[in-house]
Amino acid sequence: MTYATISLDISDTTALLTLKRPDKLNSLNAVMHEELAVALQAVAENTRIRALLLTGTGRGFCAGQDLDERSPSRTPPDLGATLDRWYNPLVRGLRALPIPVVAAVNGVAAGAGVGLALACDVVLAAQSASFVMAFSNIGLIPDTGLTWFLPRLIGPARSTALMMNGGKIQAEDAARWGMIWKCVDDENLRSEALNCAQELAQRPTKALGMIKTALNHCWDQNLDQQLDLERTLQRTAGLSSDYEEGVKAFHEKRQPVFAGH
Ligand code: T3D
Repeated sequence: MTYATISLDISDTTALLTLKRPDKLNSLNAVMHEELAVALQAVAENTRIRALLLTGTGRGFCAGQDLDERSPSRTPPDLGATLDRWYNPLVRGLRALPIPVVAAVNGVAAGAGVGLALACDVVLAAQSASFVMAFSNIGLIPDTGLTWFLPRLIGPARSTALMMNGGKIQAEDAARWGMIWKCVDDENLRSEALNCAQELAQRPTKALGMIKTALNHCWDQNLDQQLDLERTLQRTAGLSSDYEEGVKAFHEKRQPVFAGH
């Protein structure tokens, strides 16, 4: 399939999804939303893909909603409907993908662009990148799961201030605060992120998918419930061929070769 605002390149077991509206800092317009939904579906249905890398072109990662598509004075908008139609399925789709999703934040991420990054499993950012909680600057509240992700990652004090003052945080501080995994030199971002995705693609995919499931639930459950979930998931992991291979490789003192199931 040919896309106008994104590209999806599949190489062996890793897929690279690139946002491609650099003149608008890869802000999300309706076409991009449509195309992202199709691309995520294609990734979900392709069982050969064992890791996904998401990045942007140009000097931005994603500047959130394309404000050229919004003119509230002309047409009173129902932004709840756009969250239902686009943003919420996007976040749910990323969280439900049973493979690791790596974000390479190549430049500024603003508004829903921050949520898009934080909905990924492992986030690397270029040193020059920044995260802008732009919503309140235009009279909105954070969406794309940010009122859920951000306090869990950096705590309520920092989240509240950032959300209310529409503040910007540089990649280095984001890493120091635990908002992202790491900040890397600009020139190394692409190769490091690609290595990261490719390495994850060689790991036991089924187990990685279940780690995601466990972490998706960990904030809402008490310890007893989480122990029960771990038992259920571990039962499944223990029946996987990757577990068999992992233990066999350990005994044979060699590196395991995981098939992903
Ligand atoms: O609406 C709904 O459906 C509800 C859901 C909402 C989700 C949201 O994401 S709401 C938040 C929307 N995003 C923003 O408010 C961010 C707006 N952008 C900015 O604040 C700044 O552009 C940045 C902080 C991201 C970057 O600043 P800077 O100085 O580095 O770049 P710039 O000069 O402002 O932007 C460069 C170009 O990108 C510029 O275009 P031009 O003048 O060169 O033709 C600018 O207009 C364009 N651009 C940046 N962000 C957006 C955008 N165009 C449309 N929509 C954008 N969001």
